[in-house]
Parts: sequence; structure tokens; C-alpha cells
Amino acid sequence: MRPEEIVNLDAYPIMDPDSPAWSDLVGRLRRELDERQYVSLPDFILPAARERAVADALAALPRAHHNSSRRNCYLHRQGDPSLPDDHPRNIMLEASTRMLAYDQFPDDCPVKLLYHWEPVRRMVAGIVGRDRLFDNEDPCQPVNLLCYETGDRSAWHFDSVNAFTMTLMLQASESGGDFEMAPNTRTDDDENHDYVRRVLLGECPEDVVSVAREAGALCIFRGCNSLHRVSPVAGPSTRVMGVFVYEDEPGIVGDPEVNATVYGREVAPG
Ligand SMILES: O=C(O)CCC(=O)C(=O)O
Ligand SMILES: [Fe+2]
Repeated sequence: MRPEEIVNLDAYPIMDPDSPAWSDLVGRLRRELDERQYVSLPDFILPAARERAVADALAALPRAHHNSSRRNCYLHRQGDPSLPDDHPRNIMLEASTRMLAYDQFPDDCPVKLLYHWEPVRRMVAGIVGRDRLFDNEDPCQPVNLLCYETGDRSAWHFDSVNAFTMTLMLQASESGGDFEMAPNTRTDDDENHDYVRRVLLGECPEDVVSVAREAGALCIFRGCNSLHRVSPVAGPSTRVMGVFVYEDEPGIVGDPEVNATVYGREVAPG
């Protein structure tokens, strides 16, 4: 498949960055991201490409790393006994997901071709307000297929490393699997522990937005200061999500400790 057969170019005219259509599209999406902390691009990927990516994911799924853990919203498995029991650091939540690393599915999978295509990278840079972005060069991290079977979920968390996260819904579940977010739960300067606790305990339902995720929709969100989670999945269809990591500099590879936790890789001795 060529990238032009993967991206819905009628709806997303991303080929010519000097065209008015490009500026209108990217400008609108950038303002939306700044206002809401997330932006959704429905029907970003064409149906045949989406079906092919789902088939690649389901074929590789038996080899996925099953991440099943209790952790707090900062992604730590240990609490802090010096703090009260209801401090956000001590509120432990269950998460269960199945992770396919970049090197576990084919190089011609549509999600990889889309990720490495300059028109997509340039569009994303424009939306997140960067001059340019670079591909991540880790063997595991650049593109993942994150799968949720019945009962799987992700718990409330802040993304730790990246300023923004990009996901592509490849196959939705029959029910559950909703992406929920509490925009601006904390800021760079204020951990806002009291408010974070109330969101974690379900005391602020009016502040939580549920982001519609139809199959084919690309989502860009700022997950580092906005708590988010995926509600428990139910039904026979595996929820399949592409997750993409772009970088501000070339040559970035991941931390082996992170790869051990997220992908179940051995940490090299010494
Ligand atoms: O599966 C999703 O919709 C969200 C995944 C997520 O939280 C992330 O990639 O940071
Ligand atoms: Fe996240």
C-alpha cells in the first residue's frame, strides 16, 4: 500500500503545506487542541488500510506483552507510606492492556507507513505547534498496537514523557473502551493534588469529557497534565489502537527500563 491509499486525502488535504486548505485545516486543529487539550480527526484512515492494520494486530496479538498492574496515576507501582491513604500517590488502580512493540508487526503495516510519511509528520507538527518533528528511533517505541480484550482497561493516569500523544482507533469494542479525560487536571507548576484526588475518586463527573472514538479517527491529546483513562472493554471485538511517538530531535531511543516495563523486554546485564 502507498501512503496515499492509507490517509483520507479528500477530507485531509495534507500534501501541500503552502496551500490555503492546509493552513485552514492545521490552524483549526491547532486552536482546538489548545482550547480543549485534545483534538479528534474522524475518518483519517481509509477503510481498506484500517482493515489491513487490524488484521496485522490480531495476527500478532498472541505475542503481545500483557501488562496487568496496580499503579497510581503517576504510573508508579509503589505508593508513599509517608503520605495519607487518600493522597493521589496512594490511590492504586487496576490496568490491563496488551502491547505490541514496533518490531512485533510487519514493516508494511499501514500504521508504520503513515507514521514515516512526511505529510503526516508535517501536519502533526503544525497541530502541536512545532517547526518540525522527528521519528523516534527505538526498536520498540515509535509505533505500537495497543489492544484491549474483554475486561481490559487503562486506569486514570498522566502520560509521563511526551508533551503530546497521538492515537489512531483501528477497531472499536462493542461496548466500553471509552476514552475519558479531565482536561488540565494539573499544571506544570501545580500538582493540584486535592483536585486530582477528587477526579480519581469520581467526585467530578461534570469535568470529565468522553472523547468519541469511531474506528478510523486520529486523536492528538496533551496527556501529561490531563488525567485520562479507557473504560473497561466488553464484547467480542478487540479494541485495537495505534499509538505514535514523535520527537523534537532526531536520534531519540527509549530507556531500557521503560521498555522492560511496557514491552516486557529483558534489560541487558551490566
Ligand atoms: O488507548 C487509548 O485510547 C489511550 C492510550 C493512552 O492513554 C496513551 O497512549 O497514553
Ligand atoms: Fe496515556
